[in-house]
Amino acid sequence: MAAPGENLRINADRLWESLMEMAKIGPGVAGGNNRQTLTDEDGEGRRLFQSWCETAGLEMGVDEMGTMFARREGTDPDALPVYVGSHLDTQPTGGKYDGVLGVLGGLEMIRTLNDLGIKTKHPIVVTNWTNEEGTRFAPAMLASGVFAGEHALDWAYAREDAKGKTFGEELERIGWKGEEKVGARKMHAFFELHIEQGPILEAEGKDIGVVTHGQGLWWLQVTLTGKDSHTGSTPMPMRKNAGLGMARITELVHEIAMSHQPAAVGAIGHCDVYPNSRNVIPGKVVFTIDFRSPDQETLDAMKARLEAEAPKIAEELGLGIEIEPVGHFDPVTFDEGCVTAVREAAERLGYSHRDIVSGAGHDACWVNRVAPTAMVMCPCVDGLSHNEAEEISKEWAAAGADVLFHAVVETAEI
Ligand code: HGY
Ligand code: MN
Ligand code: MN
Ligand code: MN
Repeated sequence: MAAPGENLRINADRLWESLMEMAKIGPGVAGGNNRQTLTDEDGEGRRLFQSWCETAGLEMGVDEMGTMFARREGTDPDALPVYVGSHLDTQPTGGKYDGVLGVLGGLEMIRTLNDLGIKTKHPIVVTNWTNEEGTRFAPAMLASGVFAGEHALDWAYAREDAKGKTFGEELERIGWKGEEKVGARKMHAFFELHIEQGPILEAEGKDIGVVTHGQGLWWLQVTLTGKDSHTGSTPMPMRKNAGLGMARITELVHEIAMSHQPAAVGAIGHCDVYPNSRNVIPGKVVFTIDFRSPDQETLDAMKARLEAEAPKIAEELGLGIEIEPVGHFDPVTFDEGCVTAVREAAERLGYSHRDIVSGAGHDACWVNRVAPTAMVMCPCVDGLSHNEAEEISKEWAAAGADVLFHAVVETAEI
């Protein structure tokens, strides 16, 4: 099958306009987005995406997790479709491109195929995975995890947010609980375009990241229980200060990650302090540890050391401790054939590129378990993401979408 001509390019202006249009939905307070999963803003973003898909002549399917699948027919309707996509949900202080570029880059590819009247052999499906971020309902990549058979549907439906609302209730409330059985769809391949969310591509002046691997992840939720009491009148030796326990475990998390450099990271991004009053010693804290590494042994060793040493800290301080894994996936090696399609597309289009390991988790990390999968990355300014100041250039967006386009069209066969 002839590779698509190197002058086959997407419409960069139209892609940029769509990104800016979507960014108006669920605006943040500092120029980014707060379009958290299953909120009204998420529902509005879904409806906008749905209307664009209808205009592009795509047939929309929605599964039991609310994941959206917009299908463009191929010349061989029996051929397994090639899927592209990412996520439209954002962090509470998210950027305009994390996830969104992958969904709208896929849609832009369809629009360009329509403009050129090109029909591929395999159908193509553009996907919006529900709850990739895992910020409102842990864990991250929840819908793609159910799709890949990692989580049961009922377990996913029972996940609760900070206000005690369940995933299932909220999915129902915004009207996006589909009929389709999760995981019933079979894929010829899956490609995800995503911003790097790290500094390497920009620092090296590269247009494209050819993603060969993804880091593995452990999210461990720790609950420390002490005794809330008066910060003024309780003598120091009598205190059971859960806040102090969290501080020492925060230091331990950092030290564990630093002992496995360069291929390990660790931090605590979420914590709830009870009763969270200025003059009460915290009687209880709940926080989540995020450990990651591209190396399986390192990842598991970090978790094991935390589980061994954190209870000793709790004991010294007279605290109760509970450590509960709330998110996990092993390091990922993407499909050789799909990765090569991405690399050759970048080559053919004359974009500078380098192989790269994804530091962030993505839906592709789960889909890789059930279909040949690869990712395309473009740079982002200062490598900043999960921050409202996240920024990319129109050129970077277009380069990423061009490479996605070529890799997909080659795999879907003209
Ligand atoms: O946590 C992650 O890596 C992804 O951005 N949700
Ligand atoms: Mn993302
Ligand atoms: Mn993200
Ligand atoms: Mn494992």
